[in-house]
This record gives sequence, structure tokens and C-alpha cells, in this order.
Amino acid sequence: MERIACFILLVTYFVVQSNGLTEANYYTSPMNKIYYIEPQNKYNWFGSLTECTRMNMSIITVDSAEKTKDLNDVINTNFKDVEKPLLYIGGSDMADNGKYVWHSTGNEFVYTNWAEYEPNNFEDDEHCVHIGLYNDGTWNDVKCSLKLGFICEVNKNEPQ
Ligand SMILES: [Ca+2]
Ligand SMILES: [Ca+2]
Repeated sequence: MERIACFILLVTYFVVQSNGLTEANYYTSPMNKIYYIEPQNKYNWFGSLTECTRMNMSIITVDSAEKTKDLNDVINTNFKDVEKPLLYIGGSDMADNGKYVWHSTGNEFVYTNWAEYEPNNFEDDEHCVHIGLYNDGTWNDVKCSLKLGFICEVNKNEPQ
């Protein structure tokens, strides 16, 4: 029986590994939310969406100051002594430049946390939002094809 359990554990481990997902990337926040943070610069914004969906999660919506604080707490605690990772969040103005929308809710931005002089829509080609460039967790718009890390959260529509 123990052998079977061991085997199942191993298989699970390899399945998780082959998905490219890492258990260690899950974090529980002070607000008791579960975030998945991929710190490596491996995914463009659309790839990030796909990865979150594959985990039955959503790319994170940061629509309040409380959520910003919660997320900053997780990042500052867990990436304390390393360079802050560059992480996509779920905002984009791809459909209509200048009109930013949260992917998981479809809602237009009301609360924002842009860094100074952002969003600058550099070269008329920045339509996706990320954090990590500035230490205070403020936002920057970048080209959506840029490969960064990302943050997912448990789907909003699911009971938590
Ligand atoms: Ca833009
Ligand atoms: Ca920018």
C-alpha cells in the first residue's frame, strides 16, 4: 500500500514538473488569497493567461488598494533578498488602446496604481500591465510579447 502511495506521489510529481508548474510557486497571502507567482521571464502576456487557465486560476486582477497591499506583502516577504521579479498582471488595453480592462472580470480600470509617467504606451505598442520594475509595486505598460513572469489567483467566480 505504501508503495502505491509512493508511486502515485512520484507520478504526481512528474506530472506537475512536466506541466512546468511548481508547487513552491503557490503563496497564501495575508488576506488569505492563493496566488501563483511564476518569477521567471518565460511567458508573454497571452502565455501567462494560458498558464493561469491551465491551473484553473485567473491572471490576477488588482482592482483595489487592499489587493495591492496584499500582493505587495506576498512579494516583499517571499522575494526579499532577490531582485524583484517582473510579473504580468491581468490588465490590458489591447482591444481599445487607452481603455484598460481586467481580463478576469471584463471591467474597465477604476482603481489604478500606475507608476509616474506610466502608462506611456511607448512606441504606440504597449498594451499589457506588469509590476516589478518599480519597488513600490506600481504598474508599467509594456509590449505584450515581452517575456516576463506572471501572477495567477484562484478564480473569482469560485467559492473561496
Ligand atoms: Ca496602450
Ligand atoms: Ca510603459
